[in-house]
Amino acid sequence: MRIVDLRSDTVTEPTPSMRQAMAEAKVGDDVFGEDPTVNRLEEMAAERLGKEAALFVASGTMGNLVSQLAHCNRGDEMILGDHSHVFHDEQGGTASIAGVHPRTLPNLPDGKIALEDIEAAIRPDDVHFPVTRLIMLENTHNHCNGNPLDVEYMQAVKKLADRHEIKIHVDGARVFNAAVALAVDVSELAAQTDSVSFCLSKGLAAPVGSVVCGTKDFIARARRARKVLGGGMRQAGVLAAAGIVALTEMTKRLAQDHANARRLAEGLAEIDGLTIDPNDIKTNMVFFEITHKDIPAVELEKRLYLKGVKVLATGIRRLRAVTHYHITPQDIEHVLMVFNKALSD
Ligand code: TLP
Repeated sequence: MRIVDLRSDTVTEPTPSMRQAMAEAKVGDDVFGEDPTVNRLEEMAAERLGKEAALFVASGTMGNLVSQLAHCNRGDEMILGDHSHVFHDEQGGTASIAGVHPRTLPNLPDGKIALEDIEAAIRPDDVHFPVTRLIMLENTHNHCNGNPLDVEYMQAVKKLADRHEIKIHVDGARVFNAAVALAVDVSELAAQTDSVSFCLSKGLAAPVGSVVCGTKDFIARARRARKVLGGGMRQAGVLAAAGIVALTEMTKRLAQDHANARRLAEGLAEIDGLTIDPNDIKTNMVFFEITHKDIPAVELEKRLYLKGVKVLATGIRRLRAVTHYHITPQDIEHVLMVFNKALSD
């Protein structure tokens, strides 16, 4: 049976050139700072994002957590969206590990947080209150249709944050998708932040890893935090080698994933029993609702699975399909045919 896996771009497997680079990677002990391939990846990432320094970490979750630890003291408050990955999907590490108090504000449908909400949530200097230390944004915003946050919005948040001497971290797991969708250089988005983490192992298809970028001082603190979390890796150059290929070769092809996602959304919009506005789909995430009254999302997920199409039910009526490196335009047409069959069974 033909299998098309649209559950996530995390299912991507390393490309042939990644496997070759991994086999040939020069390595050393990275905890001693002696892995030349890790060092090279970190230099390249910092340069690409326009930051002073960078740190290779095991995952997006670790990247966000070391950033919180490096920016905040215990008991500090962090402002973040109520649909953010950090709040929803990272096991509450903000509270349990970083000791940071999460102040959630409503995410608008496009993944932004209203500027006036941020302004109103910033704590005045009062003995009763925690100190507002950090604003956490997400770009692209996974749960908000994978929407990219534009440079103008980022500039406005930065201005506000600077006025209050608060730092900004961006969970940029898919920040390269954002840059492609907005037709800007990724450094323009990063320029409006104090730190950004991005994932090598999602749309960029590397097997493992994320990179955190920021000032030298911030990265030195993040490096200490990574070590205490058990993330000090040794001959990690075999992994970083794939990351270098991800950064140099794979960012260029993301527009294809976005075009496939758009076509999928347009096709789904024509199917009775499904609701989606294709204009909401700007990157590689396709969220849609099942309105067919007798078929909840988990039932549709199961029916599709039995026909070889994997998607994720993310709510009672909500589902997600994500396009990536292994998905072709022909796969999308096949998937649409399977959806039609699954709904008419
Ligand atoms: N997202 C995964 C799942 O955890 C839901 C996915 O399939 O989308 N930030 C964002 C915006 C993410 O989407 C993810 C992963 C992470 C951080 C965490 O990355 P990892 O899985 O590497 O810890």
